[in-house]
Amino acid sequence: MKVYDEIMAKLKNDRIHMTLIDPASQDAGKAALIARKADQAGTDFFMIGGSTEIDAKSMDCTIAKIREVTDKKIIIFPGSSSMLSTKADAIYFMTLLNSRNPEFIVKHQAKAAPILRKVDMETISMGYLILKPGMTVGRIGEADLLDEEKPEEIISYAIAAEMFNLKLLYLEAGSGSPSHIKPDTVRKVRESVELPIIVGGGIRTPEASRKIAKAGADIIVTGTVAEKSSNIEVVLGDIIRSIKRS
Ligand code: 1GP
Repeated sequence: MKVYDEIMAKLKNDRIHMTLIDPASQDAGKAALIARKADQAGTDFFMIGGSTEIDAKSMDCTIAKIREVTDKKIIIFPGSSSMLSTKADAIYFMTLLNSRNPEFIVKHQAKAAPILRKVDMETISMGYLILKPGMTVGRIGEADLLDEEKPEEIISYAIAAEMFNLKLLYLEAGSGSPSHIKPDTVRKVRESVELPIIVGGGIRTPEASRKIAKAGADIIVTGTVAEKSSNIEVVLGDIIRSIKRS
């Protein structure tokens, strides 16, 4: 089954949790340790990548190690066109819609497209919106950071993503952000578009996850909380349970 079809099938019944593992943050062994515990905690998919550019070999190495400990699907979350790996199941073919730099809107994608076609990698198109504070990805992606005080701007981009027929919409506060995206912002976007909404950045507690999910997020992404925790199964387990409907 294609990864996108699996996501949509799961979303028919429940919300999804994805664990982000950034190969730039630790070696492959530690990444696999996090993945094993996240798998046990019940995460649904793994996203591998981040905004710090790393080469295909490091992506390959991390993904191969993670494969040894989980059967869950692995999706590349690329920071650039060099962060590709044929070992993943799919790649988010993402466009940073609120970047000032066309490199992040379409040029990296154009560079990667023929390679992805050649290796027959599943691509999942995704509109990526970075909200304040944006953290590293906001700076590197040269984003005109969207402001939750001006929800109409966020909604405009969300509608544009839907009109472009992108398959997913990612609302990002930035990895390690001190604050997550407000549930009220998610609610306003949810009321404006039908495409599945992913929310990530600064989500660290079950309470925050539950509120964001209830406000209309279909997919919750956490990364830092697992990297920093000494008790990953419990911490992630609580977050994952908090977003599930049953
Ligand atoms: C980053 O949204 C993800 O792209 C995850 O953020 O590391 O803060 O959980 P955290």
